[in-house]
Parts: sequence; structure tokens; C-alpha cells
Amino acid sequence: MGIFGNFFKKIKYAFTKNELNDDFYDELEQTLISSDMGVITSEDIIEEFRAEVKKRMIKDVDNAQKVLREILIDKLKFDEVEFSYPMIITVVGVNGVGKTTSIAKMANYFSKLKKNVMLVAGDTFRAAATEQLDEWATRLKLKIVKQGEGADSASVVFDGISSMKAKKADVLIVDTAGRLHTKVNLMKELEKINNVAHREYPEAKHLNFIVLDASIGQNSLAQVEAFKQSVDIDGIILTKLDGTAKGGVAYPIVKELNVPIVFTGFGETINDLSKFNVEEFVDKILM
Ligand SMILES: Nc1nc2c(ncn2[C@@H]2O[C@H](COP(=O)(O)OP(=O)(O)O)[C@@H](O)[C@H]2O)c(=O)[nH]1
Ligand SMILES: [Mg+2]
Repeated sequence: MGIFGNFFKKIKYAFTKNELNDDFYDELEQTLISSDMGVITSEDIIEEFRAEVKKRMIKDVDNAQKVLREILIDKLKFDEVEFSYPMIITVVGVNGVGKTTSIAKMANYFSKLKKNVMLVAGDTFRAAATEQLDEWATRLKLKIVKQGEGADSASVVFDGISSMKAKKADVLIVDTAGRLHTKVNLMKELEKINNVAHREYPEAKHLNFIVLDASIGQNSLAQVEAFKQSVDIDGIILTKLDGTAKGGVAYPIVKELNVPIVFTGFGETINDLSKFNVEEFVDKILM
């Protein structure tokens, strides 16, 4: 498993102190806030933590750490996204957050579960986008459905679904463009992709995942809001947790937006993806 970066180091550091005094709590609260957990959530957590430590008459840092672990797990609990097959996953998000890379990682994840995975190069805006996905398809020995640059992405998805049905594939993962400067067009395109997918394969499970770069922190919330105006968002892929101190943004994402985190990404290679697990996530913070 990869390294989760500075967020975790900073919280661990707070627990190297040996006295549970005001400085300890203040420092911990600052750490949570600076991890982009949000001021209100951070204050809530520290308040609950203090009260619990007092109630249980805990005097040492090690036992206090266990209490914080329980609270952090509890605050991040949500209903998991269920997978069922055949399944079409459409991956959205702004440029550079890690959509194409996460698609390759997810394809690898489902392949390991012995699922037959196919890719759709729905980012038709740039030829390079299709090439990038094509390279992953070659490396992972997966079938990819693509058309030329500038093609209608919904029509590529239409082709992808025909091919998926013909080959009885289990999972179809659709890459999309992320150019926010033509937001209206992008959102219309995503709606069209979703409509085509539902119309052509109503029996399939349909999921829209948004990819968020954890290092962007609180701005990720605005990105989810923007996409939510046009398409349903069923889950989040939180990337670049390696080398960022902003992993705390997972909390407001789940709490305020009520969208579950499905996968986490923590590196540029194919295995740097985990199915999200709240205990594991928190243990990487504390242990
Ligand atoms: N460190 C790190 N880099 C990542 C991760 N996910 C993607 N990247 C890198 O981020 C850059 C943009 O990724 P890409 O998949 O092309 O983003 P897209 O524009 O959303 O499709 C690439 O250099 C990726 O290697 C991650 O979890 N950790
Ligand atoms: Mg891409």
C-alpha cells in the first residue's frame, strides 16, 4: 500500500506530545483545519474528542489516540456503493484531476475480480486524451472503443455499449472531457452520455463517479456542486492522497455533499488505488 502523505504525518505528530493539555487540543484542531477538514467539522471533532477523553478519564496520549480513531471513523461512515454487473461507470471531473489514470486503475481493479472490462474513450476533445487511454488499454490488454478527435462523445458511448453487449462484458468505463471553460457544453455532453447509456442499456447498473484531486482541498466541494447540477454523482474517487496534507477534505465531502468515496488514489502506477475503507483510511491517519 502506498503512502498517504503529509496529512497523516501531521496528525501523528500531534500524538507525540505527552500531555493532554490545551496546547495539545489546539494544535490538533489546527492540524485538522489545515488538512481541509473544514473549520466546523474540525471543531466538532475536537470538542467530542475532549469530552470523551474527560468522560473516560483518560490521562495518556496512547489511549486518547484510540478515542480519536473511533470518532474519526464514526464521522466518516456512509453507505457503500454497491457494484452489480453489467455495470457502466462514467467518470467525470475537471482536467488534470486524474480521471484517465483512475480509469486505468479501476479497470485493473475489476479485472483482478475476474470481470471482463472495456473502456470507452469519451474524451474526444483532444486526440492526446484518446491516445493516453489507448496506451493503458494496450498495457492492460483491454478492449477500447474510440473514434476520431472531435467525435460526438455520446456516439462513442453508443458504440461502446453495443460492443459491451456483443462481448457480454461486465464493466464498461467511460472517460470524459473535463474542460470547465466550456462548462455549458461539457455539462450538456455529460447529460447526453448518461441519456444514451440509460436508453441503450436500461438493465445495466449505471454509476457516475467524479474524480477529485485531494490536494485541491476545499475547492473540490465546488467541483462536485457544479457537476451535480447536470448529472447524478454516485461516488467519488479521491486522488493524489500521496504527497498532500489536504486529505481531511474527505470529511466535508461525505458530510456536506452526502456523496460516498468509492476509491482512493495514492500514486501514478496502476496499483495505487484502493477501494475506500473507512477504518483503513483513518488508520493511515493515526497509526
Ligand atoms: N501523485 C499522483 N499522481 C496522480 C494520481 N492520479 C493521477 N495522477 C497524475 O495526474 C496527472 C493527470 O492525470 P490524468 O489521469 O491525465 O488526469 P485527467 O486529465 O483528469 O484525465 C498525471 O500526471 C497522472 O499521472 C495519484 O493518485 N497520485
Ligand atoms: Mg484524461
